[in-house]
Amino acid sequence: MTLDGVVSWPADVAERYREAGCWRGLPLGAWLWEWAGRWPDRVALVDGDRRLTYRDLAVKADLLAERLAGRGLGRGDTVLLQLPNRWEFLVVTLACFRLGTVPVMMLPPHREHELGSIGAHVQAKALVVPDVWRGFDHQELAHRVAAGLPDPAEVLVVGDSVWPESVDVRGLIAAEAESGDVAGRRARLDARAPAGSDVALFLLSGGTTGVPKVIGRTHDDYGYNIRCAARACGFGPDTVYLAVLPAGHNFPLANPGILGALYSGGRAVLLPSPRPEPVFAAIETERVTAVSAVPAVALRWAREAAAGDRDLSSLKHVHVGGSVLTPELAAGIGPALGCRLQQVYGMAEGLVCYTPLDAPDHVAHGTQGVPISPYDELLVVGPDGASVPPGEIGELLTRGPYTPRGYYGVPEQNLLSFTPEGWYRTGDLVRITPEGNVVVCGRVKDLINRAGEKISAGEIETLMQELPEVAEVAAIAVPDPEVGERVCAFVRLHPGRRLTLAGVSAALTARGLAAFKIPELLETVAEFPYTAVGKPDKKALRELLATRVP
Ligand code: OOB
Repeated sequence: MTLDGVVSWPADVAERYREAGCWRGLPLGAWLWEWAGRWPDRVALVDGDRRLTYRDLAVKADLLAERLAGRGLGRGDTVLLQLPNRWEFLVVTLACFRLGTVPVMMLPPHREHELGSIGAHVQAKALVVPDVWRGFDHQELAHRVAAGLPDPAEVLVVGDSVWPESVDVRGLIAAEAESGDVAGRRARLDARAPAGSDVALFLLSGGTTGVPKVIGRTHDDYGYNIRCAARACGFGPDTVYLAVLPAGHNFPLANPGILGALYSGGRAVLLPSPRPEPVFAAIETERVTAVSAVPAVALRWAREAAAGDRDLSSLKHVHVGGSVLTPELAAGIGPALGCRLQQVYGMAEGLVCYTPLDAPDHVAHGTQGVPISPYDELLVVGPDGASVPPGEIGELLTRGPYTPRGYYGVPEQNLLSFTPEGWYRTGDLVRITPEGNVVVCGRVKDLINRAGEKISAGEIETLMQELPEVAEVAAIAVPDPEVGERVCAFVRLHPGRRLTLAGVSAALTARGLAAFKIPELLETVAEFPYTAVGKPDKKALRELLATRVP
C-alpha cells in the first residue's frame, strides 16, 4: 500500500537537503545493525530488571518484523501503537521501521474517540496495545475500535492475558524463537527495506481538531532530527537518558530522547510514570545523566528533590519544554536537581529549539533556545501576514529539513495550516532576541495546554454541542499554577435544562474521550458574548471567568 495523502517537500528543496547531507537516504531500521555492529554487548535499553543490549534489540526487532510480515503487514501499512513506556514499545517501533510499516504514535490515555477517528483516517491495519494498563482494559477497547474500522484490523497485545482472538506480541518474540537464522533474517529484511524518503512514523499533532491531524515523518527527516537534537544536547556514549513522558510523544522519543540516546551509543531507561519517587530511584540506580519533562513535572521534581535522600549526582541535564515556563520558575529547577536546565520548544510538526549547552543563565532561564538545525527557517509575522520588525512579537512560521509541508490526508486543513510557500503556521506567538533565541510569548491557535498535553478547544466544543442540554458552548483555558492550564467549558443551556460538571464528565467519558481532555470547570451563562464576526468572544469569557472564580 502507498500512503497517498502524504505531502512531500518540493523536489528542488529535497535535493538541497540531500546535497547538504541532512538526508542520507537510509531507513531508520538500518541504524539497528549499525549500532549492534559497533556496540553489540553494550546495554541499550533498561526497563526495570530487563536489560537489552544493542544486539538483543536488533535480533528482537528483526524477529518481530519478520513475524509481522508473515501476518501480512508491509511497507506503507499503518499500525496504531498504544503502549506504555516498556521495552516492547521500542521493539515494536524498531520492527516497524525495519519493515516500512508505519506506527501511529497514540498516547496511553487515548480512548475510543481518538483511536477510532485516527484509525479510520490512516486506515490502520492493526492496533498494538497492552492487555490492561492502569486498570483499563485496552484489549477490549482495541477490539471494539477494530470492529468499527472500515477495513479489518488485527489486535496485537502485550501482556499476560492475551485473548485467543488477539495476537500475543511477546509470544512472537519469545526467547526460544531467537536462536534461528539471525543473519538470514537480517538479509531478507535488508532486501525489502523502505526508502529514506518513505514515511517512518506518524506523530499526532498536539490538539487534534475535528480533523485528525497526523504528521508523516520520513526516515530521512526524522533521522536528521534525531542527529541534530543529540548534538544540541551533547549526547554521547556516556549518556543515560531516562524517559518518563509517554514514549510515543516526539519529545521523549527523538528530541533527543530514547532514539537520540541509542544513536549516540548511550542507554535509554524507560519508566512508565513521572512520579518523583520512582524517577529519583531510577536516577540513583541507573546513574541517569539526562531526563526530560514538561514544566509541571519538572517543577514537582524540583520541589520534592530536597526532601528525598536519593543520590541525584549523576544527573547533568534536565530538558524542559512542551508548555510555558516563566524565567523565575526556570531558575529554580537546575539548582534543585543539581544539574543544568536546557529549555526546549518543539512540536510534532517538526521544528525543535534548544537552549545551548553553554548558554548563560539569562538565556537558559529566559528563552526557549535556538533551532537545532542551521537549515531551519523562522519567520515572525503580524496579523497581516507580513514580517514584524526584529525583536517584536508575532506568529512563528517555520520550514526546514525535518518540518513536513502538510498533514496527512487533509488538503483543506493544510491550506489553513501551511502557506503556499510551504511555511508551517505554528500558531505560537514568539519574539526572537538579538542573539537569535526564541521566546514563546503566547499563542493564536485555539488550544488548551494542560501539563504539555494539547487539547483542541474545537474538539471539546464539537462533542459538548451534542449534549441534549447544551444550546451553545465554548471551551477556554483557565490558568492554573499546577498544570499550566485547565479546560473550562462555558455553556448556554436550553430553557429548563440543567447540567453539572459530573454530568459533562460522564457524557464525554461515555463518548470515549481521553480523560485529560475532560473539562474541569463548567460555567453557565444566560447569553454568550460575541465578537464582531459573530463567534463566541473567548476574551470576554476569560474576563467573565476571572470575576466568577476567585
Ligand atoms: C511538544 O510538541 P507538541 O506537538 O505536543 O506541541 C507543540 C506545541 C507548540 O506549538 C507550542 O504551542 C507548545 O507545544 N510548546 C511550548 C513549548 N514547547 C512546546 N510552549 C511554550 N514553551 C515551550 N517550551 O510539545 C514538543 C515536541 C518536541 C520537543 C519538545 C516539546
